[in-house]
Amino acid sequence: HPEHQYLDIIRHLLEKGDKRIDRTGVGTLSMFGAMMRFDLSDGTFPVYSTKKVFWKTAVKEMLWFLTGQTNIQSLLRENVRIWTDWPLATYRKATGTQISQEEFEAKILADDDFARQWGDLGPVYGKQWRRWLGADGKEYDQVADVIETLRKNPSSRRMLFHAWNVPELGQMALHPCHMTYQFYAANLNGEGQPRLSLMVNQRSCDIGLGNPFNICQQAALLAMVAQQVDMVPGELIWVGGDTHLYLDHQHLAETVLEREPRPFPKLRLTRRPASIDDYRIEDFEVTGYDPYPAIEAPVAV
Ligand code: DHF
Ligand code: TMP
Repeated sequence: HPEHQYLDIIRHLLEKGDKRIDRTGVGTLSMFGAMMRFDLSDGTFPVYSTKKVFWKTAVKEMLWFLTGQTNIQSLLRENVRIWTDWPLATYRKATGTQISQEEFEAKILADDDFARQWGDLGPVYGKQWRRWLGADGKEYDQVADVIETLRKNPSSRRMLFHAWNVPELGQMALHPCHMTYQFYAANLNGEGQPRLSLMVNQRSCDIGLGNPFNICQQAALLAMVAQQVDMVPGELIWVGGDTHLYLDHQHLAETVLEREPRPFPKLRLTRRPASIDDYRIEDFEVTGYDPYPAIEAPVAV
């Protein structure tokens, strides 16, 4: 079962991970250089089964990246709360108040001025993907460019988008974790549709919380782009740099290792939206997802 790739990384971290203090102060067991490959050509949707993964939340986060937005207000409108901790920490520090997460989120939703001032994460993924500001003063839509190249010159070796915008790193709430998205089309002259693969390079990976989200949202992106360029999904190849287990996620690690993976679900896009900008969460039909129970774990801020 392909989920063993995930479990093998977790086992390796528990047994051989390098123990260190990290930026958050929580501490991790860490390794450098990890790879997983998922064959998606039969409609497989790689959502791990050994803990319940909230795949709709993960796909909504991907749709939010694609809108080019960087404010948590639009995420909260979709009831996605996974990015609140970072602006909340900034707000608490700046004002010295101990506002609760719920209260802060309610203010972001109700008050546009407050959201503009406190809800923005800076020029993170969406901004860099869709509106990278060049030294020439122009904005570059890297996602649209990749799609255009896939249509016009699919054997190109230059089909990628990147979020590591060096001069803007200092303004981001978090530096990009998943950095490069590179596409590759095969079977261009054969029978049937070309096969589109995606390789993601992630410099830093929280194996307990972030990775399960990242894998399924990247598979969702591949399905969308393939559909837009009349190809079928091939492989998702995920490469991790500093791949780590937070020290307060050991219960998560031990629990998933006790569970025998169940088959991955299937993904079907229920319609063909006019462009990459027109997907909605209702377009994702996932069948056959039968996970073990969710495992709660704190996110290191
Ligand atoms: N920081 C750290 N330390 N790890 C991360 O994975 C991470 N991810 C970020 C931003 N900063 C991060 C954005 N993505 C959760 C999942 C993904 C995510 C942030 C948070 C998370 O807390 N998942 C829980 C709850 C899911 C839910 O409430 O819907 C989970 O159990 O999967
Ligand atoms: P860092 O910037 O110090 O590397 O911290 C970022 C943390 O967030 C690190 O634990 C990796 C994790 N992360 C993911 O694993 N996936 C994600 O999509 C995001 C945004 C963060």
